[in-house]
Amino acid sequence: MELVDLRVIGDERGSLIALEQGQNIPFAIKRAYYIFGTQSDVNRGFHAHRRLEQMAICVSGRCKMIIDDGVTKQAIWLDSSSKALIIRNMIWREMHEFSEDCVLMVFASEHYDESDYIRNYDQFIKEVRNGQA
Ligand code: T46
Repeated sequence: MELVDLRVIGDERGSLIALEQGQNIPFAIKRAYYIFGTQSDVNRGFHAHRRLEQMAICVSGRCKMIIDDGVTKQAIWLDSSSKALIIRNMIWREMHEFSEDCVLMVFASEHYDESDYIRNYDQFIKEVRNGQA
């Protein structure tokens, strides 16, 4: 699990965070998307990606990320606009407990490709074990 503390540039007018490919984003960005308006009783994710790498930041509000590499499961609160979570490939993720004001911004290393998703947990574990063989 890789959490990155983003540098906040602040002055009397407020705060600013700069995201730069190859600096604090460790891959070339092909896509960005953001998730907002998710009800607090709704859970999202429940999949892994075969190749995709991503960086997720709650630029407003918070949500809880469950990150699972097939061996270890961790819960991480994304609750600060200066906290970024790097999600490498072959990591199962779930998002829970969205606050009403949550805006989850995600930068991705690839274009959207449904065939890169593993949406079944048993299949995910199978592919993790095959990768380790
Ligand atoms: C992830 C977590 C953090 C697109 O058409 N283009 C896109 O770039 C994305 C991300 C999604 N979609 C479509 C696919 C589905 O029909 O939007 C719909 C919702 O996607 P999904 O159910 O995969 O959304 P989440 O919130 O479960 O997961 C998303 C990302 O898909 C995923 O890569 O890591 O956010």
